[in-house]
Amino acid sequence: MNPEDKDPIETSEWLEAINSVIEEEGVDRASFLMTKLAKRLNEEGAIPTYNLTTPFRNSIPLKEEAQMPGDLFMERRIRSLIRWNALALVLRANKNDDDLGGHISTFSSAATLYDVGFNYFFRGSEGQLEDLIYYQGHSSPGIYARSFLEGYLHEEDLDNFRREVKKPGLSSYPHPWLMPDYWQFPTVSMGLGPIMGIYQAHIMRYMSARGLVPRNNRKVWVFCGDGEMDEPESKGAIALAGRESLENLIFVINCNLQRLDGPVRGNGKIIQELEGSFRGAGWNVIKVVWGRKWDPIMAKDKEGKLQDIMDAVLDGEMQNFKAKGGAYTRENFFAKDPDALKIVEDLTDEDIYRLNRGGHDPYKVYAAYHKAVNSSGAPTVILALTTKGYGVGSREADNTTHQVKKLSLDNIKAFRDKFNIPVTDEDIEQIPYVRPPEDSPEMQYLKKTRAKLGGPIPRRRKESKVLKMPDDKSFSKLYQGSEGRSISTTMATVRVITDLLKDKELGKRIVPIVPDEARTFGMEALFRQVGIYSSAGQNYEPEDADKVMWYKESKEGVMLEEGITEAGAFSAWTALATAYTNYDFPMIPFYLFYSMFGFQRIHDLAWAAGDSQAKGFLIGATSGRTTLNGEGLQHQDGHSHILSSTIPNCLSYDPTFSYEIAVIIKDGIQKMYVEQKNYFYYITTMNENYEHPPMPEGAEEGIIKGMYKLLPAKKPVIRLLGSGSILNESIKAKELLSTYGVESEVWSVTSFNLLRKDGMEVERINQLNPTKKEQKTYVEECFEDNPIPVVASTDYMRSYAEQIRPYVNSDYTVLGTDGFGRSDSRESLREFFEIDANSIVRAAAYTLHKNKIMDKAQLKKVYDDIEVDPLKPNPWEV
Ligand SMILES: Cc1ncc(C[n+]2csc(CCOP(=O)(O)OP(=O)(O)O)c2C)c(N)n1
Ligand SMILES: [Mg+2]
Repeated sequence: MNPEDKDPIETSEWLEAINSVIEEEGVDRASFLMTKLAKRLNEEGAIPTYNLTTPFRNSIPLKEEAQMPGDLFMERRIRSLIRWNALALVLRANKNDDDLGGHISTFSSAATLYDVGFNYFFRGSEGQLEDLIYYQGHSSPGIYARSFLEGYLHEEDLDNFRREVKKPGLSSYPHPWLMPDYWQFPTVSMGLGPIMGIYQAHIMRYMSARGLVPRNNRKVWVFCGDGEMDEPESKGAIALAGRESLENLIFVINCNLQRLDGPVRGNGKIIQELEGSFRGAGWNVIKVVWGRKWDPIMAKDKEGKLQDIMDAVLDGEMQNFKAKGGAYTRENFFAKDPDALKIVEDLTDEDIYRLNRGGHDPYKVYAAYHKAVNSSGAPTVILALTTKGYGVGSREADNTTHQVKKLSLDNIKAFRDKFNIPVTDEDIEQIPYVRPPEDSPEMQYLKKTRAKLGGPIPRRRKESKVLKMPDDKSFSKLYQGSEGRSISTTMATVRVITDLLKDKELGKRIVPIVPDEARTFGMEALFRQVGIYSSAGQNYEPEDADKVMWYKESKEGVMLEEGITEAGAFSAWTALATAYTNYDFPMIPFYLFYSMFGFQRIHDLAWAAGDSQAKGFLIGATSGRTTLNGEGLQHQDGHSHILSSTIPNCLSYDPTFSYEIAVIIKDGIQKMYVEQKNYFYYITTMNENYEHPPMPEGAEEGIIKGMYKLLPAKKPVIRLLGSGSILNESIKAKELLSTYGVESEVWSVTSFNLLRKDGMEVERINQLNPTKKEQKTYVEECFEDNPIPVVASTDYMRSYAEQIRPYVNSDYTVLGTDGFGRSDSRESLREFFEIDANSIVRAAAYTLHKNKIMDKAQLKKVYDDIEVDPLKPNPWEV
């Protein structure tokens, strides 16, 4: 509530003064004066509030509203049919006992917001690149209903809503993986749409600044819920959008004031709160609060009494006004001030109930969109006031409306009547879909509007350009090994990326992305070589301008230095990794990050990238629980491969040597961009320096499949598997064991995850085809000639290597790094977690003894030599 007015006469003098400036010199001058006054106030330590929030009413004054050119009545008829079919689709999916769910209330509040977009603004993909639209996940029934009217989906499709197993039905929510020629962006996990949309707009400008794909007037539209805005991801990147002046970005926030359990801000005002946040972040804010039926009423509010009530009313009360009707609203809203009550004295209770909210008024929504698409220099957010469950009778704005999926007959009839749906009382229990004949004016109008805008949407491009493989030089250099020098796999990876950037064919498509970690990974040479993208260029002299590797920002910069935001950097990666479909221009992004701050931090975004069929490389650098020695518990990753393995189309590798990296990246480019497989790659790399041998002949196939024999033996009695930097410990263990006359083979396991996938696949094929010749898993094939005991060691939790146990037909021992990391030297850490060469020897000796290959005396000697301590604390308990 406003503070008490101690001197109304003085107040009105000030108001008169500003009024006369507005009238005589215009709003800009008035605004200038107010800014001056505000500055003066600031000097006294006061912070005027009007900078960030405006009164609770429409941002666009009536006289400045752009006129909607189309046929309002026709559009209402079409929209009503869409509403009905959306409702029918959900109700029909829940008529039986399948309990398939679905949502009515989200779309019913958002129908006009979408419809005005479809009718006038959203560009289709015929002959141009389409607008990129992030639909609010729970509004999917409405989007399907429109596609049904447009003739793209049929009754049978609608009846397969949420039935996707037997036939290609309709996904519950937008899922490109399941509807690859339809949905472009998975959005239903709250908050991911907003952050991915912001970075999409950022990447759109990046692609355009580099001259790869002209932006033209393409837009990114993000539709989201007001409740959804509480997710940290939703608002977490809005400052970037403001800072980068992403004028190609429009947020439409459906402010129906409710989320799932109840009001979003019962005790506050979500629209005002969001206005402040977005304006503070540099956005254009357009509030669409009241519909046109309010215009004459507002015009009568000369004293601003009604406005005062509007400014003070709580969202919790606003919800009641829709749930409890006109008489209630008169008594509990207008009656707060006698003048305000008087303004509506001629209105019936029904009239008051029908005073429409801005988000349900196509004129107001049109004016807002028109302003948004025509404004420049900043992103725009539209805050539209709506009613949750709009039109569903007694369920409108009730606290449980979110989950309504069955309606009483009365509610269905009320809905039919409100929207004049041509369904008789006789038929209504069947809840039939309604689609007018092809030659009806409605169908003609619908098709014409979309044809004008470039065809129907949503549509996703399934085909993509096939790329040529890069020059083999980028990889073959690494096949030679490090030729005596000590390097890390991170360095080797950066070398491949640097070479690929220079490739004639592919170079322009390679994008290194870092979240403020380039120096950690030894990538700072790229700052100057390819430049860091900045929409502003570089308007200052960098501190290190006189250095060779100076910090070069540029409008055409290639590298994305996204700052300390793993979620942001990952969203930028996803936008590039899906550029093959969304820009018709395949890009090959490499996102390098501290592996601990990868999947663990942004797993849901990675899951969405999988759904989006992203293609590209994720490089989990400084990985391994013991390899990143000094940094300690929060940094040392011993489980990212477990996390990456949860994403079905993510292929992950834990290589040790530079040639393995070269082979994996080369194969990745081949599979993703030439063979068009829907994979993305996760590769862990380390900061430990050691020598890299040349590639053994014929190793490629094994590297790609997940394992190959690195060091053979004449008469091996044990097989040592190692991966990542721990492979070197296995190599050392082999030498140690040989001093006891124990011969061992060493295998480099590049991916336990892929070995498991192969195992599952073969196991299943055999089960399904019991009469056919049994197939062997790759692990079985590798080991079948000599089933000796196996000891596997990795820098990851034991469960990583445990995955192949079913396919190892001999004694299998796994060593790993279960437990919290801590700071110390690599040597101490490996001893602590029991994955050093001595621990491998211990495990080998024990299993050999168990298998009666090593006698007790020798076992004791080995244990004594390596000083096995039977009382050593358990690493995952301390
Ligand atoms: C990350 C995440 N958490 C929780 C949910 C479950 N959920 C689905 S919709 C919803 C409420 C959405 O409210 P709002 O964003 O206001 O959208 P509305 O339906 O009101 O338009 C919730 C909590 C989810 N989908 N994603
Ligand atoms: Mg809501």
